[in-house]
Amino acid sequence: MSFSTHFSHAITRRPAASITAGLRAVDTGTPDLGLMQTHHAAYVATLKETGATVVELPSLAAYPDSVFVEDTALCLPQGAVVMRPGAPSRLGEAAEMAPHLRALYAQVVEVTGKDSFIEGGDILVTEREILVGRSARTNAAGIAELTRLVAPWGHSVREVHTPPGVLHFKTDCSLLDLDTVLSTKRLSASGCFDGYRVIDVAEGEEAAANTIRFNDLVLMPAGFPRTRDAIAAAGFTVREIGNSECAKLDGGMSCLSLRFTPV
Ligand code: CIR
Repeated sequence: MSFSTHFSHAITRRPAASITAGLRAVDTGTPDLGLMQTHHAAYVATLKETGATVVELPSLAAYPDSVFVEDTALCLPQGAVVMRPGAPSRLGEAAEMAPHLRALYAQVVEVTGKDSFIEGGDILVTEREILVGRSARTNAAGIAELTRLVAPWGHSVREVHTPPGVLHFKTDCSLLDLDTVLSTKRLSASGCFDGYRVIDVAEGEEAAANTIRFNDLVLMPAGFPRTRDAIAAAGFTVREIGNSECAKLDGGMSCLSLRFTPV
């Protein structure tokens, strides 16, 4: 069973009313909490449908972006690493997540360096390596610390680059199976996926790149028909989930969960 696409568990957090104050690169309108809750419920139900246990955490009003739990930790089979988000308003979210990881994992370690910053959205775990994109949220010190923390578990880290102006590395890519990556052309053109099979998202559908393979399903944001058809044509079972409200805050499918199988 692969550890990069098959998972027994996920952790999610319900959106808070304060989501209207969430971070965004460009203001495209205020997210509608009710609609976001509806989309979030569909997302959680789809994860559960694959047979996984989903730990649903309550909303955290003090942290407007806390629905985007992926950025708080990296979950590997051997243990979890608590991140140090580079967005100052999100730093406290990692400490909020740590006890929930300790309840599920025997080993939980933390990125602690005061100059180290790293967010889960910049990390793509494949069967052979962990790719970490340097970005406005993830710096060299954070990547170096993560590299040291996961080495005893047998994982190697490769530093890559998040395209300029793109929030996270995984804003632009997803792992679909052990060797197949879905990517924007602007990211795959960097050569970072040489050696992988790459499916490019359709021109103009860059926001479809942030999908997740979760057990037998690929969850992707609704509204990107050409990319949906390309993924389906490659043999994957696709589920479209409404993402209009999270998209206003630069969030997508991967951001909404931590996915893992603790040993
Ligand atoms: C932020 O700017 O941090 C949030 N508004 C969006 C985080 C999305 N997370 C992710 O891509 N992993």
